[in-house]
Amino acid sequence: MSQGTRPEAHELTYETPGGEPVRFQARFGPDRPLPDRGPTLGRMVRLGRGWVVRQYRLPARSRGDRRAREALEREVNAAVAVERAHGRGPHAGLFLRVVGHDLDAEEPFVLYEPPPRGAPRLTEARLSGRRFDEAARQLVRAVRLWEQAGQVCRTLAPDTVWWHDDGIVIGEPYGAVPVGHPREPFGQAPWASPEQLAGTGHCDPRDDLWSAARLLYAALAGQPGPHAEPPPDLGAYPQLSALRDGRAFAPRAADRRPVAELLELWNEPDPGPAPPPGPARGEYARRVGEKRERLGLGPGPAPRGEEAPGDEPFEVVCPYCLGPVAYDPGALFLPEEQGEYVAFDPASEPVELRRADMLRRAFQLCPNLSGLDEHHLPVPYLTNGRPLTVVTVGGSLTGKTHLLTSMIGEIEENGLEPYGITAEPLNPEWHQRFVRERLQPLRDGRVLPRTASTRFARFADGLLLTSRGRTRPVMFFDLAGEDLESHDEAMRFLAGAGAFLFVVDPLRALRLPELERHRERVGIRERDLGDEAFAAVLSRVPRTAGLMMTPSAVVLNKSDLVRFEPAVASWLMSPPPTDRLPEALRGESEDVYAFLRHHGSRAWLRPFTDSARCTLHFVSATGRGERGGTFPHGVTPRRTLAPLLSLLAMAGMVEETDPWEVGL
Ligand SMILES: Nc1nc2c(ncn2[C@@H]2O[C@H](COP(=O)(O)OP(=O)(O)OP(=O)(O)O)[C@@H](O)[C@H]2O)c(=O)[nH]1
Ligand SMILES: [Mg+2]
Repeated sequence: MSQGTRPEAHELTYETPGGEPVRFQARFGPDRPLPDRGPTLGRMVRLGRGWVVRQYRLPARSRGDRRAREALEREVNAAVAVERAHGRGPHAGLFLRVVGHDLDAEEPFVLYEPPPRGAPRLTEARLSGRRFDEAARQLVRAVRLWEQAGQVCRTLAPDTVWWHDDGIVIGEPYGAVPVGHPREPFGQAPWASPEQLAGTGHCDPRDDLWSAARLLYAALAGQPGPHAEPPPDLGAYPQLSALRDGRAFAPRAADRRPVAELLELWNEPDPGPAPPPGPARGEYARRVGEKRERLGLGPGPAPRGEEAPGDEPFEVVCPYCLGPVAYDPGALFLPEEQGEYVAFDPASEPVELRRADMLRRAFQLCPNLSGLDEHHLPVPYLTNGRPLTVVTVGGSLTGKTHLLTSMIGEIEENGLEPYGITAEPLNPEWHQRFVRERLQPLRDGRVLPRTASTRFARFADGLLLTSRGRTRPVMFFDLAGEDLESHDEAMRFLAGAGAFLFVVDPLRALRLPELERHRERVGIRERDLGDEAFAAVLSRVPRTAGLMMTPSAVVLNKSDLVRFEPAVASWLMSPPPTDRLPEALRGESEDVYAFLRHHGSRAWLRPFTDSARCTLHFVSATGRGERGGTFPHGVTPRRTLAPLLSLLAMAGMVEETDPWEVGL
């Protein structure tokens, strides 16, 4: 662009931090690369008649860069969470204001107000005693506010903190991650803590405390000090005594005192809003306590059963008609191209390798004593360990099909391997069809069609999962919401299901006003009465001591629609737990329970209240909403494996995890 020409105006639409869609005429300045921010580009934007903001965007050429995309998503989560909590009120000036964002645009972006014009960096502002004290308190307060939003900022450094109008201003949180996220090497010494630089352990709010302390030291000493130890001349700066007493300069986060305690040392009131709904938190623990009592379990770890579930002797039942069925080499068939079955006698194939392959593809006719339509079962279902059938439950359009597809997609990418579980298809042709008809289209960014109503419920896909040296067939059923709600004979198989995944749709379950415009778009209404499919399924399953014994998980799907709620953001953007599974699942269950209780009616929690063992999860099958029948940037599923992992753990299939301790 030559000097003096006015850039052309384009239309720019984005969402405000409050969730309002807005549209502006926008004129863009030239792109500026940002050395610390990977492929992200920055530029000035003039909105409407002259509101100048800064835009940070991912250019189209880095569309496939998943890390950059996640970083931008985390940044928007953090900036919006803080803006929502503190955009007004006593802490309003502390953070650079986020103006809006569009993560689904061709080139996803976030907009901020520019940093205050002419404001010096904090490290160069040469503040007097009183002003320095105020700056120090504000910086630590900011760290505490991040912590309360469930975030670690990670980027407090000389060029991200300014002094302006008697206060500090902190720049955009482009490195923010949820508290507890595994650390990755990030930032520069001495501003980033030694653990953050090395990428060891888990992100801690005290990582920011180190950065704040080092910035304040540099502001006084006029030089950055040593990289990884406390500066030797701290004693010369009485202004830093509270930070020193709070051990903010300690190289390890665990040795620094918690941020709240440091504020206390300073006689500073804790700045944040009240923590999220307390009573609902206690309520989760009370409910679990009641269940344990009804089941005759003590408050401590439950007494182990004689054997892990799945190890005890069992009789295979047909997942369709629930009648007993045993492997019978005299009743086998091979499927033909046209879907017909031709009789197959394994003895007729002399080559062993070929025979094994044919048996993998073969089916057995079910003796079918109850007069259901004739049906066949894959031979591997009958020749491996105890089968487990998993059924997704929920009304129409809750996202069951997308969820199941994303889940199997994660397994395809070896997502279960960290838990000692390997997977192969139960029936190669079925699995191929599932990949071709569901997984690949979803990967390509297409919205999957609604599930057709059926007279006979069939598996969507099946896997052979091997863990602890044992292989078990796991089958997934995916039915149309309307079928699940019916009391038809075809749904009889539900009584024999091995595990349920109850899918809650925020559009129906949550009262949050920010969901209104999505509800209008999709034509879904909020419901206080819970899900009819939940009720129908719960009424079919046998109970013990009034509780349904089938392992179950409740997922709040489409959590991307509520991702700016702090409780949701911190879970959704974290990888699934890899160690101490029961504790991690309990922590998340407690948060989801509190969230659903606070924003929805009790009816949505019925699967939890009615089942003996049940965990709760925030998930997003697609990571974002569709636009006109497609996902323009593909999908980024979030935490879809966690609920499955919980169900597998309850079924005794996760190493080093006591199945009796999951979900209770
Ligand atoms: N924002 C968002 N939308 C989702 C998500 N998962 C599914 N959807 C949308 O929800 C709609 C319904 O998804 P499906 O998976 O077909 O729902 P279903 O529960 O299988 O519906 P039936 O087959 O009719 O019972 C689709 O338009 C998806 O785009 C998600 O995680 N986030
Ligand atoms: Mg479906």
